[in-house]
Amino acid sequence: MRPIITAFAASPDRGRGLARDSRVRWALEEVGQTYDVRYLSFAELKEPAHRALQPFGQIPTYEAGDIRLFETGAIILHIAETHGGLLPQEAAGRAKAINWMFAALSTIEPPILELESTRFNDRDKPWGAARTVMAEDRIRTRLADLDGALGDAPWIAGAFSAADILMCSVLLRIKGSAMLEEQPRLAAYLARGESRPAYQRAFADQLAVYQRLMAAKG
Ligand code: GTB
Repeated sequence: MRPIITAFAASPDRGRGLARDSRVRWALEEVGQTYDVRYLSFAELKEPAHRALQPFGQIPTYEAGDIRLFETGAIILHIAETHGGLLPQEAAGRAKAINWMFAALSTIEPPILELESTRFNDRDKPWGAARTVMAEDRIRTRLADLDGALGDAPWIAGAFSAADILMCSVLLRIKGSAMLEEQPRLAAYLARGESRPAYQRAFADQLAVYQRLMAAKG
């Protein structure tokens, strides 16, 4: 069954692949699953029709038959469980990859979100600079530990897996920052993820939405 996902009609990231539908697109491209996209305005996100699918009024969502999901991690786990190639078959390897999927979302991404929130909300506050330094320190600590766990391996949990889709997608948020460049193995890991043809297709598809929007505006 061809799934339908949702995405921003006008993504605030201007096609940089940071909105979370990109993660889902990447997973679908990796497994060769074609899909449709329903594009939503900010107003439509908060309307009852969308909230029936996504209680928090956000993108992305995923619908395929009677499967209806609204958390990116759960969507990618579902894609990986229903298609080959994104999780190992054997139990220990599979559990390890799923563990790293959660680590990406629960351990690595939160301090990055905290930094983004501080930059956005607290920049002009008296505590803004100190909070920024604290958030950057937290990220540096997490990245050093992640670098230790990755070591010289190409991927975080054995063969390329759904864990790498999530981990690279999280690292994309700090791409080009000193924090990431200080960890050359992690920067190379992200570049490896970005160079995958499935990632390139997913990136191009979400960028095309922004380009069409700009062209329509003239
Ligand atoms: N827990 C949910 C999940 O992981 O699926 C969180 C989903 C989420 O944060 N969705 C965001 C959203 O719909 C878009 S992706 N926000 C609208 C709202 O809450 O009203 C997060 C995002 C947005 C924008 C950028 N950007 O501009 O760079 C990057 C990431």
